[in-house]
Amino acid sequence: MSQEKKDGLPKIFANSSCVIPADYDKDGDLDLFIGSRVIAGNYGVSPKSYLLQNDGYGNFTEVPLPKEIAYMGMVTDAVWVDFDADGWLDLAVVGDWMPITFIKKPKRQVYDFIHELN
Ligand SMILES: [Ca+2]
Ligand SMILES: [Ca+2]
Repeated sequence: MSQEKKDGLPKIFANSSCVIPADYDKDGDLDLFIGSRVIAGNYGVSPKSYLLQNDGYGNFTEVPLPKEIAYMGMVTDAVWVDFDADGWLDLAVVGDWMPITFIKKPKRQVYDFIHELN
């Protein structure tokens, strides 16, 4: 089994605050949530946060998130936790000028969108 490593990480230009790994899609490799903190020169506007899926070879692809999640706020930290105990990791996110935000991962398939609870 071999596959050449391609680009690794996609080119993302963001003032990020955290990179939180977890195997959110349960395919055996670690994926990444990247929380973004601020837009340079535009403080107070919510930057885009990212979810990157690992292909198992260390190549990460951006998972499209609904706008209200990608731009949820000025993220400072997050943690993957299965808060509803359905066997799938969900995300709890904190940040400046935003409520503590819980994002549920519905148990369906790998490319499922995460959707926001509150
Ligand atoms: Ca994974
Ligand atoms: Ca869950």
